Parts: sequence; structure tokens; C-alpha cells
Amino acid sequence: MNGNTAQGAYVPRPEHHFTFGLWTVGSMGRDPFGDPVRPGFTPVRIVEKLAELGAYGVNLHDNDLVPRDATPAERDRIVKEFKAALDATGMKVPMATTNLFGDPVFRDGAFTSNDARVRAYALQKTMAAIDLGVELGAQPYVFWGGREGSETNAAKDGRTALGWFRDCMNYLCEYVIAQGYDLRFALEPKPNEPRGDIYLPTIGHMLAFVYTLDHPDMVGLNPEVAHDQMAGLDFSHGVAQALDAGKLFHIDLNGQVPGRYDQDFRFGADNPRSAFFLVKLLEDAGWPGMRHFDAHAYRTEDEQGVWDFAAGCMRTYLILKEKAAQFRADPEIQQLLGELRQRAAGERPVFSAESMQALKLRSFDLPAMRAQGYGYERLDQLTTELLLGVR
Ligand code: DIG
Ligand code: MN
Ligand code: MN
Repeated sequence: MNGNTAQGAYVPRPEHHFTFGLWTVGSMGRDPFGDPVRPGFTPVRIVEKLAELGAYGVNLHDNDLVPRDATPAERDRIVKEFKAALDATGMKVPMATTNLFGDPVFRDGAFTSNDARVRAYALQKTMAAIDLGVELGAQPYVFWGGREGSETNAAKDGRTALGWFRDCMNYLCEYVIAQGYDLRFALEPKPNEPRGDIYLPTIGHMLAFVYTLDHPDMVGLNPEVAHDQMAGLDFSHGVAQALDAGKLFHIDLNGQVPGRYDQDFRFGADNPRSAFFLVKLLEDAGWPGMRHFDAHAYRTEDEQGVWDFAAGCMRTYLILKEKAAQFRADPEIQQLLGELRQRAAGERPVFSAESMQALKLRSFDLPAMRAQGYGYERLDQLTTELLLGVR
């Protein structure tokens, strides 16, 4: 679908399924070296403004909506007001999660704390937050283990920490089953920050962990662009692995310069080229999930800058989605890809006595194979020119 519409080009609409965490546009620009630079916004204001901008929904940690010290009556009033804003705007809550990293009680982690009381409290807090998420219609339920890590390995054996992590995930899966909730979990990897090192730091580590759980079918991933790029990894490769495993339950889109702290930049701001390949992968795969932006405006920005940030995330996605469509329609690019597909086509290596004999006897024209290039320079130049708008 062409991004150009009667209302102008690349205008986001709810059917595009763009979502933002309350904490993203609500970021007040605090950083480890500076105070907040702008006021936050109430959840109701965020819902109303994002609806105006064409978003589909908002996501939340429990405490983004309900303060830690709220009484049950205050909790119910806050949720009631929030639901009214959702109803009035048509906005949804497609994902929820628990803040298991802000409270000092989680200073050594939540599910992997060396204090058994903290691990128990983390489960109690998460069960209440799951109830809130289900009440708001969220699915999937994310777990980002921001504090599940270490500064010194003298403190705990990694095997012990993973065992505690696994016990908590197994317990929460049983809770969801017992409650009859239609809910799956999406685990979010990150290599470090705020802990010196975070357990299960990449998509690969997290995928392997999922298969050690009692209910692996209930648990998938919520990969984030910035977290893979912090580690210098190609995010599209990780997302392809999660898609291949049927485990891409959610995704956090943003921008990140490799080797830096978690910048959570506007989507595409760092590297439109890698953002293009990610959008192309998601669109080629027909992935139906939410396009969630876990990012925030530069600390330099005021309120208008925050909304410019949000609009920019969605607009860039739509532009790159159209570039992906142009890539699929470009005759020269498709002709080169057609030649590659022909060369790539071959029988799948399905083992049998016959296939083994045939393969052992097969002859190869190795000199010709060694001499033949793949034409990637031309293909990548055409792709670059498409992205630069000259094709
Ligand atoms: C950080 O990237 C984490 C938190 O923002 C949140 O718990 C999760 C959900 O997007 N991402
Ligand atoms: Mn991040
Ligand atoms: Mn995230």
C-alpha cells in the first residue's frame, strides 16, 4: 500500500498498529548526569495525544499507570479514568509489563536477587501487574530483566541465577494457566545497563533459555533494536532467528549507535539502512505484531519535540515500508535476485542411503565455482540508490 494518501504522505493510522510505551513519550529527559528537562504527561494526556498522531495503542509497566504506593481504591480510580480515555479515543493496550527495576528493593535483581524475599515479592508484584494487563486487554506480557545481572561474579553462580529465573518464569506460566488468562510472555534481552552485565544478554541466549522452561510454548521474545546494536550485532539476523523459531511475540523499535549506552533513539535516526532491512524483513514475513517504539526524544527537546519524536518514529516506518515495496517492485533488483534464487535453488539435503551415495559420487566444477562472483556490489548499490531516493 502506498504511503501517499489524500491527507498527505506517510500519515500513520491505527491500522498500522504503531504503539508507544507510556514511559517513552512520558520520558522527562532525566539521565545519569542530569535532572529532568521537561514535565511528564499524565497517562490520559498521552493516550489522547498519541491517538491524535495516529497511533494504535499504548503499552505500560504497572507503575507507569498505578504508583507503587497507590491504595486499592486509588488503583481502581486511576484504571477507571484510563479506561475512559481508551474508550473515548479507541486506543488499545496491546502489551503490558512490570517495573521490576525502579524500586531500590530490586537493586540486586528481581527474579535473580540473592534475597529470597525479593524474588518472592517480585512474583507477587508481577502477578498483580499481570492482572492489570489482562484487565486492559494486553497480550503479550513482557519481561525485561534490567536488574537481572551482576557487577561481580563473586556474588552468585550464573547457574543459580538462571535456576531462580526459571523458577519464577515457570511459576508465572502456572499462574496464567490457573487464572485462565489468554496470555503469553515475551522476554526482552539486553547485554548490560543498568547492571554491569545482564543475564541472557542476546536473542540467542534468551531463545535457548525459553526451551528449558516447563511451558516453552507460552514464552517468546521481545527483541529490541538498541539492545542488539549495543552489542554490535545485526538486529535483523536476530529477529530472523526469532521469526524462524515462531518466537517473535513482540518487538521494541528504536535507534542505537553500536557500542554506546542504551540510546533508545527515534526509530531510524541512527541508521536508516539497517532500519530498512528490519522493516523489509517484518513486512516480507507478514509479521502481524505491534510496531512498538521503545524510545524517547532527545534530552534537548521540549513537549513539541516529544511529539515530533513520536510522529517521526511512525513516519520513518511508513517511508521504509514503502521503500520495501519499491524494492520488491524494482525490475533491476528483482532480476538480480531472480538470478540468485535460481543459483540458490537445489534439493534440500534430506539424508538417505541413496542421497548419501549420490552426494559422495557427485562431481563439482570447482574452478568455475571458485571463479564465479555473486553480483552483490551491484545489488547493494541499487538498494542504496533506492534508499537515497534516486531510483
Ligand atoms: C527497556 O528496553 C524495556 C523497558 O522499557 C520495558 O520493560 C520493556 C518493554 O518494551 N523494554
Ligand atoms: Mn532500550
Ligand atoms: Mn525495550
